[in-house]
Amino acid sequence: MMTRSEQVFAEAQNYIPGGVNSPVRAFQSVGSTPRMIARADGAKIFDIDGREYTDYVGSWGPMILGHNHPAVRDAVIKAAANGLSFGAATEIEVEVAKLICSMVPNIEMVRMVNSGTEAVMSAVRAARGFTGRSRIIKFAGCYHGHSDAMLVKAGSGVMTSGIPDSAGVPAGCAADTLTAVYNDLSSVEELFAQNPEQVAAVIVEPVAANMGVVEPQPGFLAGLRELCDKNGALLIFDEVITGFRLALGGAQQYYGVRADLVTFGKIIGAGMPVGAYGGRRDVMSMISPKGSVYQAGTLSGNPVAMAAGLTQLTILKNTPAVYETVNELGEYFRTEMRKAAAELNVPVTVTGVGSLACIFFTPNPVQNYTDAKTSDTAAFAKYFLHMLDKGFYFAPSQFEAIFFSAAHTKADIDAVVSEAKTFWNQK
Ligand code: KE4
Repeated sequence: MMTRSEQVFAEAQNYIPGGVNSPVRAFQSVGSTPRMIARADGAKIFDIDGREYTDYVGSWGPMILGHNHPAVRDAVIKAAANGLSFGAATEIEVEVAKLICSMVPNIEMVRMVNSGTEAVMSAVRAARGFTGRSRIIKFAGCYHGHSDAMLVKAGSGVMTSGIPDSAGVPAGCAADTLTAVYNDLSSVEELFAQNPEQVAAVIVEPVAANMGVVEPQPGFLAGLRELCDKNGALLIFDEVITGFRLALGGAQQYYGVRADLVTFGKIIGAGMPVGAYGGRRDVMSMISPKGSVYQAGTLSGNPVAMAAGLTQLTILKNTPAVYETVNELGEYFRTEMRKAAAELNVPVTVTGVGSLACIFFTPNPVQNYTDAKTSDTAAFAKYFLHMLDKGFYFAPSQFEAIFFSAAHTKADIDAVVSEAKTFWNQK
């Protein structure tokens, strides 16, 4: 007997490519059918067959306070009652911009867009416009959304689907995207030497969370800062995941390294479609209508989305204890999962920073894309499906992150570790 999720997903295939509106949701790499989710609350999500799961995806990052937070929900309902969109300037956009500039180091100006992809695409254009240069250095395995220039050796769904790069990206476009090795400053130095005075920016996930979670080695981020200064390039921190997650001020605050531009998504919209990019006033002043770099959007700064983001960011600013809670949960997970794996002699490597974590199904240390690719994705799939069946909802790919929220508890983590031990004991 097919479940309702299976029935609806079968029908979805006729109308939506792969049956999903974003590839990572398709459960392709774990060889199963996605659960169609009906609703979520706190740390729980519920599928259309009435099954309950403890959720460790959190909509891929936005739900740091947990799903369906009452204050966020009420703010959206209240804002919607005034109309959904005006295509005109509003006061709430100024409030959000001011709040972000007050919360995040080195953000003197910020522009709202509708997704992380749009934020990165726009920040890259701003860097190219400001420097007059074309080349961009990114890192293999880092994912910065699906704009053409970024779909080169990208992580996340590109890595999951095993396509080296995307079809449809003209060679001319990809040619200006140079790929370095994460955690390897010499690979960056080499690219700068090979492309003198041609690199507009280096873009990096300060914690790589789209090839699984790979921490920056000590000195890596500071080294990128130095290399950019030495070569007249801008440093872009893609903080779509780390922004407002590692700390109120994101990775810049957490690691004490200054970026010239920072991109945001996910938490900034609290689940509504919001992205943003911001940074140095002299760079951001290049953006139209003030400057000559064009960027626009019908729903950018949408008042309902701003109400959600403003509410969540205000709660985070007024409740710094949230960061202690979520970062402690992440550390507790890593400690307990490492203990369990060691006890049972299971060949996995547990990584992560703060409230981001990952279990790589490889015994090797993981410091870059090549290391991550040594993971046994078939073993991951078996683990994933067992945990899903027992009511634990993780990202359906080895190359994604585990997200903890203020709605999770240590008891939730104890339950995950206990079930993982049961699974590994079965083998
Ligand atoms: P969006 O366009 O999906 O809002 O953001 C793109 C993006 C940019 N930068 C980083 C560091 C990101 O992680 C993302 C998107 N993350 C993926 C999850 N790994 C989104 C999930 C999906 O593609 O469905």
